Amino acid sequence: MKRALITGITGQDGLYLAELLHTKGYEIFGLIRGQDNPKYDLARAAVPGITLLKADLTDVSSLIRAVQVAEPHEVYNLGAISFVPYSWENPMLTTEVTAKGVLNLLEAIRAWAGNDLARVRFYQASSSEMFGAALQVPQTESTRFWPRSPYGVAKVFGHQLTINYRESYGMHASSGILFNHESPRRGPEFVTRKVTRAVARIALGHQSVLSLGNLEARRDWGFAGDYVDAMWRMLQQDTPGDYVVATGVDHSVRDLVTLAFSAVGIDDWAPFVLEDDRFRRPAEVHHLVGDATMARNRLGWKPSMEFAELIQLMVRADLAAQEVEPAR
Ligand code: GDR
Repeated sequence: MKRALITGITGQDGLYLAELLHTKGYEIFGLIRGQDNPKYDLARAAVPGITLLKADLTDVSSLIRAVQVAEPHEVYNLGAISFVPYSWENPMLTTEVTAKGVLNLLEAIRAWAGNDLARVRFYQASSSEMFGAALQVPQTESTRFWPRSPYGVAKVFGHQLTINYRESYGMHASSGILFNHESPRRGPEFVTRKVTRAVARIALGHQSVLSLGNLEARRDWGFAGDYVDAMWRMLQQDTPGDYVVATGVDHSVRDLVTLAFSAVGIDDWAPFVLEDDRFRRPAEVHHLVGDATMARNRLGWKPSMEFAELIQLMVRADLAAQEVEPAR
């Protein structure tokens, strides 16, 4: 039986990945931070038989203990501070977790595996935010990085370090350069979920206004459930590599708002939406769209869900959630 160790197990991607690996018969270990973490039950309910280990990406000794217990064949590093605006407020903590955490985990794996590094395969969650102010559209694996946030800079460090461990130690270490990926499990601070949740609340009369920042930013949004399958496929290859994972289709935040409101029968959304500078960023990433040709050709991966379907799914899930969550 294969064993997988997942950091960031309680996040959107961690849960989808754990569910996928469970269906493939893996024994799954998830790292979880802190005492009495309220998300323990969430992970246990989603993945029967999961083992949750207490560890922190900023504490290398806790990571060494975790890999010693799990003895993983595959390690997926999904843990990070992932909300981009937070990285301007707390750049040092973001760097400790999102950048140096990758180093800590790779060193913990090396300390445990010793001369037998071939026994473990490593996946790093890299991000399209690394492209930032990219001059090339669409972005590929060879597009120059120009990160625009402390988060993006931290992700570049983790990405390059993963390549370095592959080249220095012959490690089977791969990175997925994942473009935005969403689902009903997305945190409510990210723009898709912020919009679908607010639209559901407005439709039910629980909320009157939705405040947003830059409506013209363009992103390539896919379904998170598809993207974790790409992660797994990378680690099944004979040779490691770096892959863009994206739909190849971009939309603006404005398009997102239009689609979400139309899912509840509202065509003129202007009376419900306020543009608020508080949600604008010190340095914006205006246009991200990925070319996933390499993932398609080498991994046999392709996205299954179009943007409109994804947003309708999220609005429906938020309507259902609001019906059980009373008006606040
Ligand atoms: P992003 O996702 O920064 O691309 O990173 P987010 O959903 O936060 O923003 C997308 C775009 O929407 C614009 N926007 C707003 N964003 C938020 N959060 N709230 C608003 O009110 C709002 N109004 C407009 C933003 O300016 C931005 O242009 C996500 C994260 O999951 C990262 O961790 C991951 O690496 C990348 O996707 C790929």
